[in-house]
Amino acid sequence: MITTVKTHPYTDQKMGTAGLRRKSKVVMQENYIENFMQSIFNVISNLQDKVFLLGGDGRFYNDIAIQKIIKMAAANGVKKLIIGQNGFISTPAGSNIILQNKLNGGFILSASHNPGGINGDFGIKYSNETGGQIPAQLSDKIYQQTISISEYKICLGPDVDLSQLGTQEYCGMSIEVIDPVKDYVELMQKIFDFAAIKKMFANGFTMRFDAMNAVTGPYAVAIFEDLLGAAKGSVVNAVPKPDFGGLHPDPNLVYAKDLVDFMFSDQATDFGAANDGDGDRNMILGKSFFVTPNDSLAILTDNFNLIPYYKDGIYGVAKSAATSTAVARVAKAHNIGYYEVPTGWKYFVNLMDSKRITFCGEESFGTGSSHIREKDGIWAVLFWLNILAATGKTVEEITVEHWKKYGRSYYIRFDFEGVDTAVADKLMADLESKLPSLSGKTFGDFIVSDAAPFIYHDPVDGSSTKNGLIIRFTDGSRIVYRLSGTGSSGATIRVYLERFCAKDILQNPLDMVSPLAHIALDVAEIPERTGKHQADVVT
Ligand code: VG1
Ligand code: CO
Repeated sequence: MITTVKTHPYTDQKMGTAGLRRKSKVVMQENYIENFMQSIFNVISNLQDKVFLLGGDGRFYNDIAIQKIIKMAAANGVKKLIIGQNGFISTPAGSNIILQNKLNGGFILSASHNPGGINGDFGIKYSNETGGQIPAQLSDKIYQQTISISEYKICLGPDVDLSQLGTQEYCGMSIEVIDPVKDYVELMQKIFDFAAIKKMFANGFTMRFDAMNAVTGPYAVAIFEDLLGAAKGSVVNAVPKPDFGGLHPDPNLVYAKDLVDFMFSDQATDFGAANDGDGDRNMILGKSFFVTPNDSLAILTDNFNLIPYYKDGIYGVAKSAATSTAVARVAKAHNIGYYEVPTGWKYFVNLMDSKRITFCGEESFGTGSSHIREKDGIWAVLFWLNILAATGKTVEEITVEHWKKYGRSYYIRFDFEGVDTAVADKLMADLESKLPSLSGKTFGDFIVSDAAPFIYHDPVDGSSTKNGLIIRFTDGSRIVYRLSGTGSSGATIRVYLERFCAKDILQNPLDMVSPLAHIALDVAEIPERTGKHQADVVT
């Protein structure tokens, strides 16, 4: 049944910020998945002892890729695969299963917040035994394999039925199909005060959760409606669809527009939230009120003692460099550790494993803790519900009180999408060489205190990573530039703008950062070089 197939390398299988992410049609090319998976299996030793998790967010091609991976894992002598029923598992639930069962790693088939369907994107996230995605050094090794691969192994057996729970033998490998929701729900019950949240719903509290036709629907219905007693129908777009029903499952003000419009309407519920395609991102809304992910991380950290699981204290907190410094002020006030890492959740893993941090987050709607090693959308929603239940306050009250106590970091991200890769690379290189000359320079009211690339030294494994360019100003404002590592075509230039105000906390964020936006575009010559005078996405 096991055969070796000759193949030719693809040159574009380098993993980005979170795994391999490409257009569906690229991934559908002959042997594309096979080459990539064989390259991974080639760098893992003793496969006969290894047990991996497999599942995905249900997007187009999930079903086909899963069958290929099963057949290849069997042919490569993997001991066992644990697979989510019908091929489904969210990224956070997958991380939990790897950790709880001490697995050797796992594959989540997802392009996360990128659209799905034949004209959308497909992707594979590869995690190791930490429950988090592999470090860059290992993905470089795998990339070397992908550019020299000449054959792969596959079992010629029939497709495996993934609809029934239970264990079966397949081509000499063991397969266990599991309920993807159950363990995750149990974990959430250990962390949060479900009784208090349930009582809040019983007293008439209302919410809307938008699962965006992606993987979190079944998790959200089980938790919010069935266990916590939110009204039936509180979870909308709850059934995962291969093309996400045409939605772009990115929970932000632009792509989760229906939810945002609803929360800013007369019908608004007390609380609103959305998750992304694979369930690791979250957006938090109150009645006519939006909480930025930056503020959310700061607020959750500040309120750790309201959550049963963290009552005894937290180690510290980390954020990506591009994320606002709001949480830094909270870390200082609580006298806990504080770290800044490159963009990408994998950089938090060592800090969690070495007990340096408990919480972490990114401006890109990712928040999480060391309960797993991925960001966790539903966890963040439950954390907010738990705070609301414990305090009896609204989302807006909690947030405004936070600003009063700590000041406010106004924050906006500009994305310039679909830029020619060579143009984007040159823009970043030229900007980098210009940075030293900016120090001390004055732009209107803003004086540059320091301008340099962001370089991270991992305190655990000693590795160094350069990610993005930062201009800091004397008043605490910052401009960060990065190229996205999750796109599937062309380059996306991200410009992150942050302005701190200690007292003036109720202004419009876009107005507040607008002087910085002008500086950012001018200094990097974005309009001249890209032809774009405006960002494609403003979040
Ligand atoms: C983006 C975000 C980053 C996040 C990554 C993966 O990466 O900026 O913060 O960790 O997506 O998230 P980039 O390189 O495009 O800026 V997910 O939910 O797509 O796994
Ligand atoms: Co995601």
